[in-house]
Formats: sequence, C-alpha cells, structure tokens
Amino acid sequence: NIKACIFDLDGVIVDTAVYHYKAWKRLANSLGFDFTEHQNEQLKGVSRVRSLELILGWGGVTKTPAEQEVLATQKNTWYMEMVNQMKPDEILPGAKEFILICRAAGIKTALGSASKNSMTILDKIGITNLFDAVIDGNKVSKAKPDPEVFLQGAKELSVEPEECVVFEDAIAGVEAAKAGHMKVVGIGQPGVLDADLVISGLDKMTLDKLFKL
Ligand code: B16
Ligand code: MG
Repeated sequence: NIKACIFDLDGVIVDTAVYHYKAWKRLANSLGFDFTEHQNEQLKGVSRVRSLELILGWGGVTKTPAEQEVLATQKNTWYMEMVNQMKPDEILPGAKEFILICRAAGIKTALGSASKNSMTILDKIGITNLFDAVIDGNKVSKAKPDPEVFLQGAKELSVEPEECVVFEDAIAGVEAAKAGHMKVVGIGQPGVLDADLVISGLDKMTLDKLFKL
C-alpha cells in the first residue's frame, strides 16, 4: 500500500549534474589535471566531501583536511554561480507533472537528496511548495548508500518505509532505498540500475505503474 513518493533531486528532477561536472572540472584543472565524463558518473549521488576525495585521488593529489575544505568551498562557489541562474524551465520533463499527480491522488511527496543546496535549487525552479518534507545533505550525517536520508523522509511524512517509493538515478541511491526496505524506481538506462522498475524519466511514470510496484 503506497502512501508516499520520495524523489532524489539531481538526475531525477533537474540535471544539475552538468553544473557539478563543470565546477569540479574547473577545480581539477586549477590543480593541473583533468578527469573524464565517464569518471564523473561516479560522483552522482555522492556527497561533496567524498566527491573531492575521489577527484583528488584521480589526479594523484594529496591535500590536508584544511586545504580540502577550501577546495570544496571554491567548487561550491562556482557551482552556485550556475545554480543561481537556474529557471523553472530546467525541471526535467514530466517531473513536476508526476509530483502533482501524486499529490492529487493523496500520496505524500518528499525530497531525498545528498545536496546541501537543495532548497536553493527548489526555489530557483519554483517547486518548493510541492513537497511535504525536504531531507537533504544538511539534515543527514550518513551519505547514500546509507538509507538515512530516505528513512528520515518516511519518518517526517509519518509513513512506514515499506509504504514508500523512491525515485533515484544513482547506483548509491538505489542501494540506499533498498537498504531502507523501500520500493525503488530507477531513472536512467535499463541494465545499469538494479531497481524494481527502470524508466528513462518521470515523463514515463504513471500512477498505474506506481501501484503495480
Ligand atoms: P552539494 P542528489 C547529489 O545530489 C549529486 O548527485 C552529487 O553529485 C553531489 O555531489 C551531491 O548532491 C552533493 O551536492 O555539493 O550541492 O551539497 O542526486 O542526491 O540530489
Ligand atoms: Mg541523483
């Protein structure tokens, strides 16, 4: 009996991954190395701190925790310059529509994101008021694939984990949902995500598919 849908942000509602990639690439270049779009895939759904660790590893660069803090802040400044330009037309096809369909059907909606910038992004694209709860990188201590972010979502919505469906584009996010005993719809290519259902985008989602999970 499904009572709530929990949506990841980056890759599900908006494609901020391209902005993350540009900002991280700029940071790597400033340190004298580069990384590929393929490597960038590994950063999806991963926290800011962990992303930086991975990137420094690729470049064979060692930095102290204090230096890492400075670098992460620099990347975030560049990232936010792009986020601040975001407009409502950047919402991915069908995302807003499906969230509205859920709400009209009495299904609760929450955001479950690793990002510490989720409130700014939701505000820029104008959908802050479409969520009964927003759980993001500011509220949780354990990153996906730990289920904390989604379990916290269920708690704030006052529903059981088994009554939730998570929508995720990242492998770590799909794992997190499963670890939290939730159903999960993967957004992406079939074969990559080990989800209960995989669709190319929320424009392909319906209540019928939701209730058949
Ligand atoms: P921030 P999601 C994640 O968002 C991104 O996929 C990931 O690439 C990023 O590092 C992470 O948020 C943290 O973002 O630096 O803004 O706190 O997919 O969980 O919505
Ligand atoms: Mg994501």
